[in-house]
Amino acid sequence: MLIRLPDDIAPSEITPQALFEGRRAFIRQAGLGLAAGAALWHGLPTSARAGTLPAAVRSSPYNSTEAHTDWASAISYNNFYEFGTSKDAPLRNAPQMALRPWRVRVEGLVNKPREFDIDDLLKLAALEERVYRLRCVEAWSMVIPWLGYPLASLLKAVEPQGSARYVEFVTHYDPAIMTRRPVLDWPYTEGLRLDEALHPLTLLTFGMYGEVLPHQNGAPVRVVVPWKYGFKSAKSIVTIRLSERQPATAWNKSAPQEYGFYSNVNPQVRHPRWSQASERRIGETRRRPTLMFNGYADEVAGLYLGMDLQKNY
Ligand SMILES: Nc1nc2c(c(=O)[nH]1)N[C@H]1C(S)=C(S)[C@@H](COP(=O)(O)O)O[C@H]1N2
Ligand SMILES: [Mo]
Repeated sequence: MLIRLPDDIAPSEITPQALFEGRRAFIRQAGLGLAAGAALWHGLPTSARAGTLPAAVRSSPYNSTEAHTDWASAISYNNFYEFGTSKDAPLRNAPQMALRPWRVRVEGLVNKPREFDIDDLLKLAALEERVYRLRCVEAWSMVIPWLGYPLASLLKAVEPQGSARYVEFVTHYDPAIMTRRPVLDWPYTEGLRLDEALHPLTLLTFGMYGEVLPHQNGAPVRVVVPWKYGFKSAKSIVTIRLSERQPATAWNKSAPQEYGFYSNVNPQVRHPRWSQASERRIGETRRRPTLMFNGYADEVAGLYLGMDLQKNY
């Protein structure tokens, strides 16, 4: 995120488009073992992929009706700095990450701290498909059908104590397969206020486009917080910790003048090095104006009443 101004790379330059012909054809070819690109995803050994999703998926009242970003772009234009800072590095490098066994600890100020096996976590609540926008601070955006359930379902199961005010996410870090360069202070961490974490839009996410999450999109479990810049949506989570004090976050530690704790999508607040007033949807060329709270103001503006959003950026 620190590196360059966005919007100077057409997706056709970074996506190996020839490998992909839309998701259905892609999967069909993968099944037949025909497409070279299949090796990048469906050709991975099952142990390296993230298992299967429960069959029943509810649809959600929160769905965006905008056209979905194509699958090929969504799996090849990623930020996952542990695997490199170029957009296609996660596609190439993240599949080395073993996704089983995988456990997620939920700890801190809760009555029932617990370590979940990922397959139990997956079954804790009914999965829903939620078509959400994800708006990166770099000024590109995507529209993705995510699969998950509200993080609130998990938090309620562990019973937050009255003193809990924040939720911290700690993500997987394995220097054997991830960068050792101190691009950020590893492991990558993020945080939300407890009421943000309990908001029904905040999705604990296991899949997308009807599939388990590809490694580079944050398998086996990530959060998606659609009214905040993409970096709040921590990938490959191993610990969820409830605390009384506001946790440090990786981006805020590395560049506090650029990345605040709140990180709400706000076209009126400039990033110190660029305007945040417009964005480019991946797959489109014309820019579009960025909406307050990424278009989710009706749902979330109430969380910030009385706060100065220029200061709490
Ligand atoms: N662990 C981890 N999580 C992360 C990141 C990262 O570098 N490491 N990048 C963030 C950023 S900046 C964005 S925009 C989103 C991108 O998610 P996507 O690749 O699924 O679009 O992931 C977020 N989660
Ligand atoms: Mo981002």
